[in-house]
Amino acid sequence: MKITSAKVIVTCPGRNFVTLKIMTDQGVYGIGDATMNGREKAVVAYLEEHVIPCILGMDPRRIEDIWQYLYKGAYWRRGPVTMRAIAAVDVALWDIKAKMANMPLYQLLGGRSRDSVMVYGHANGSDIAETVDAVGHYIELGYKAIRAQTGVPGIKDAYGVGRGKLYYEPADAALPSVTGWDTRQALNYVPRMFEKLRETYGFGYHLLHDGHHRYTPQEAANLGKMLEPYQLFWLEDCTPAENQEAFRLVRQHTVTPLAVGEIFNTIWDAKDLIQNQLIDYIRCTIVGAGGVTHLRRIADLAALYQIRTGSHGATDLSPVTMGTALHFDTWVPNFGIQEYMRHTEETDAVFPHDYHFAKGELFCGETPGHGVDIDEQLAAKYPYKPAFLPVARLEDGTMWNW
Ligand code: CS2
Ligand code: MG
Repeated sequence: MKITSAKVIVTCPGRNFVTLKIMTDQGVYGIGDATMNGREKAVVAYLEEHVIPCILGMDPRRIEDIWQYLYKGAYWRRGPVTMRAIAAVDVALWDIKAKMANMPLYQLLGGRSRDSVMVYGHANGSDIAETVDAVGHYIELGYKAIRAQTGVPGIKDAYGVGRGKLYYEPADAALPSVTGWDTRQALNYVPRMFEKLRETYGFGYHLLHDGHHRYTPQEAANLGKMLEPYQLFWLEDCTPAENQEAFRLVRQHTVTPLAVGEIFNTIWDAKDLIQNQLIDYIRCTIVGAGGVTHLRRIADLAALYQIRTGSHGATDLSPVTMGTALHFDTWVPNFGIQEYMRHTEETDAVFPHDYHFAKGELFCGETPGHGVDIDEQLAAKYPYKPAFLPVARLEDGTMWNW
């Protein structure tokens, strides 16, 4: 069996997506997601110039060998661009293998560990009252877990506050828009939101919060401690993790569960955090961390330390990643939760898929492969539109972590 051709499809049905389609001499094709929010064209060039020419003629059934070829063979290991390109190939090859086997992907991974996948939605509002309403809306929709983000008085566009009710889309400007940040205000305000949420809805729902890399380890420890009475499911990205050791200080001061990993690319980014049991949930995702082949290694390492998965699932992860993640989640023994930000109807139409949502859970389908396709004719109607993520500055102009 041979890979006969491969192409990269860029489309913008409301937001940009980069998709790799691999064709074979048996007529079976596979697709993989290669989207990198705000830096899409870098991965397009990596695939077109440096990956596709190398894989033509290879046997698509040799998934592991092709993964190692692209990882070790690049010499320049790791990094968000490389690992997304590898992930796109890897996911397309798993799709092909599962289609050849006439099985849904989760069967090839080891079969079902659960019937459905618990997801969390992203509720936001410009202040506490609005966020409390938004959480109520998710509860009405049947969600069992909700991440609550609020605007903070005095901060221009704090992280996570969207324009729509069910959609949050940060990459929305032709050049990066400038948002604000003030840690002191956030530390005063965020715990009050959780107090109000528990007062209003009780303790029968999981609540989560994203710090989006904004706090120092000491500030994160303080926030975690203040949030303890509200029993969060997790506090996400409470401090940047380039220095994995930073989480030790947070861990020493709070029992609020910690989650991190949406910007990690490989097992090496998570190794110390996992081995030292500094986190409770690992958030690496299929597209960001080298596909199914590599994410499985990360999940297995985490399982040794009773750390569970909680994959990133924002709108910039295409339905191809969501579909694949759901097969992964259906199999992975140490599953925790799956993030689920809804895609728009335009996006869903370009990527027909067989997963569905009901009562706070997502269900992967039984179609052979990962169950997601791309309608190329429709995709062609939505040309690429440059869109950057915002940046964040403190009041005095100092650049901060967005
Ligand atoms: C976020 C994302 O979903 C999340 O947890 O942190 O909104 C993140 O900002 C985007 O995926 C960036 O592209
Ligand atoms: Mg996040």
